[in-house]
Amino acid sequence: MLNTTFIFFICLFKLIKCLNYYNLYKLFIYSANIYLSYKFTELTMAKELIKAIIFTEFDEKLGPNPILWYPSDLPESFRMAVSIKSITILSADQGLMPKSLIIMPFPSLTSKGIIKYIEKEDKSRRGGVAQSSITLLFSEIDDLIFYKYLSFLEPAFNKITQEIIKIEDIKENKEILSNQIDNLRAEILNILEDLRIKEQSVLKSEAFPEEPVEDKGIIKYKFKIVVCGDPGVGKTSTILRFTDNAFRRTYIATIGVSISEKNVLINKEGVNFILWDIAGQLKFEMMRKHYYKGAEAAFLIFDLTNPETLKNIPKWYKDIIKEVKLNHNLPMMIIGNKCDLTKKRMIKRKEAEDIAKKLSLDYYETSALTGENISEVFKQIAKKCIETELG
Ligand SMILES: Nc1nc2c(ncn2[C@@H]2O[C@H](COP(=O)(O)OP(=O)(O)O)[C@@H](O)[C@H]2O)c(=O)[nH]1
Ligand SMILES: [Mg+2]
Repeated sequence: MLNTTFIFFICLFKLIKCLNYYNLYKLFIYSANIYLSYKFTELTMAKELIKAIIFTEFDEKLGPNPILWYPSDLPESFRMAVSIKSITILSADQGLMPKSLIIMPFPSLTSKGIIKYIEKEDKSRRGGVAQSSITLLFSEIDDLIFYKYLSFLEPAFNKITQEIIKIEDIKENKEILSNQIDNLRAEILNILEDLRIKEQSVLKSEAFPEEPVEDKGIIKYKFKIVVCGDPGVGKTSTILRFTDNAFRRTYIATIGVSISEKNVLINKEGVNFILWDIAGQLKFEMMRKHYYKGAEAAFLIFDLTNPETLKNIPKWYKDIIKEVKLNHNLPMMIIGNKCDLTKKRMIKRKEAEDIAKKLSLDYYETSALTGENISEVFKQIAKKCIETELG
């Protein structure tokens, strides 16, 4: 059903494009966007959020050793991949154990994971401590929710840590551990469900908390912005900073894209942004075609601490303009994100500005972590879109 709908839209799109009726084409894009929002928008249910939980012991001889997991039919290769990756942080940081929760990507499993490290006294071990971890896996498309609410989950992980430290010999007492993991899962689902309900009621009572645009009727402009850039540069974090809503998103599974909306006032006029975010990687050209189709603006984001991501900016640029053949320039902007990481920064402003100049684009530096410049880049892109629309 989904595929036939898509094929129908693609054929209609191609026909309109052939006829070269620009206004009709824009009208089509708007209706397609509205249709997609209607068709796929649903609140993510908390119970669907947890993909797996894996408890790993770091054994001196065996290495990372998964000893308990949920669901029970998790394939061995999956368990091992999670356990091995979970320990990498410990070896990377000279064995220093992060005290708080961390989120780590598991690209081969199209997932991300929250990891809680546990250190426990154990005289039989070298150094007198035994190390273990709890990894909670969730789908990358839901990372927005976990980024936003991570601190709410911390107490549940601290509680289970205390309980696990009390267990004498974990391998001998797997049942106790198993109950604890079940409790953790139930508790996290409860917390997430509460947050979801809270978010929903906030949405209902004050639809647009920051800059109110009370009546949808006064929305004068609607813009689709595609957010592009290599994995890990901060696309999702940037969108999260701007939208407030983590649970309420549209998700198009066929191309692995997540869509959020935000309404703002620019010069007293209501602007509706539709932000398209790549969840994972758009490996296939066909997927990217769908992603860019009808875009009215683009953010090209790179990570100031990772030169490779800046190198790829011209590639993203070419990829977009190849697909979006409008009869005017597409408002685009290059964004150097993570400017808060001043010590880890590896790209000088001038280097990025030179690339921006070559492509005739503006350049901004942001931090999705502190919020620096985030509203500014959205304001600027809105202005450019309005100028372009007014011709
Ligand atoms: N310090 C810092 N970390 C950031 C910033 N933006 C994103 N991150 C982190 O970078 C990682 C990848 O971010 P994410 O938004 O998932 O990137 P995406 O793959 O492009 O969507 C996450 O661990 C974020 O917490 C930022 O401005 N500053
Ligand atoms: Mg992302």
